[in-house]
Amino acid sequence: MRHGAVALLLVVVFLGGCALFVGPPVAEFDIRPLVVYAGDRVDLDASRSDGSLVDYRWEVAGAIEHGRTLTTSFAEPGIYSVKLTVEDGQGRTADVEHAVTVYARSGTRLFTEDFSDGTAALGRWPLDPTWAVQGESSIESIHGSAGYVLYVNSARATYHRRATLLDLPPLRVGQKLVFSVRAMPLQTQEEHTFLIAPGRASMDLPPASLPYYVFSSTYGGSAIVEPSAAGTATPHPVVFTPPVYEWHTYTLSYARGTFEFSVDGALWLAGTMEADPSRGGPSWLVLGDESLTEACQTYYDSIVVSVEE
Ligand SMILES: [Ca+2]
Repeated sequence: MRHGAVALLLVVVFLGGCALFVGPPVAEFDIRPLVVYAGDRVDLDASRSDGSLVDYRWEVAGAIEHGRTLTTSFAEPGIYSVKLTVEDGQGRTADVEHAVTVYARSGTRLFTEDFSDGTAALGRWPLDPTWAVQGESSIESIHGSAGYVLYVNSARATYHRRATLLDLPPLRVGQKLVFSVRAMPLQTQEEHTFLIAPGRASMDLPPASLPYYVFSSTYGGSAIVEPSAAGTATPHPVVFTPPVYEWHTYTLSYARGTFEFSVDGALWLAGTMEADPSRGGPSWLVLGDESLTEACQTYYDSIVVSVEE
């Protein structure tokens, strides 16, 4: 009896084991480390997959690799797809896909511009053709520490702006994007709008892009303008009227759902916003002088975009 019971148990265990092997494969993998920065070593481990597996096929940001484990890295911040497909001896497959968010380390400078190469810099700041006509801005040399600067001159009744495309990184909790620009508005007459827009996702100002800073005499001063998901724009007034013919350093920083605006290192306005820049992606950095009257001008210099803690 006892031997029979043991034999039966062994048969059950054996069949149970068999049942595991004949079941369909299961794909799963782990990613280490849990928080990934650009350039870091990343270990992918498919040991948690199940089945009598003969192949582990990885698709990492579009590239194909094989092996139960894989060491890789991501040179640039962003959100990447990693897909694992496992195959067993019977040719059956299973797959699983995870997104890997790759962050920039705090302190990383994403962008710098001081126009030091003179007129060549204009090539990095194309005109927005929907807003301006050619020839109304230039690189000028200013004696002293400023050197070359971008001079935006809306010399007739039109809006004028130049923009460069940035690829913003996703933000880890605790990180913020910081945009800093040195600027000097030259005139502040009616309808003169001096603009720093460090985060419109396109020139069409779609919903969920970042807020931007404007000075407009029409509105009686400065404002952070927040595009909403509904397509409207909410102004947050800033108690600050930039004097003409004077340099100021304007700094906008964004974290998840919050923004701060500083002038010359002093905080002028902080608030919450609807837009969430934490996923990063393509974004325009816009410098403009938007005017419905003649001869509104602004100088720009020393632009830095960085990720800070
Ligand atoms: Ca300069």
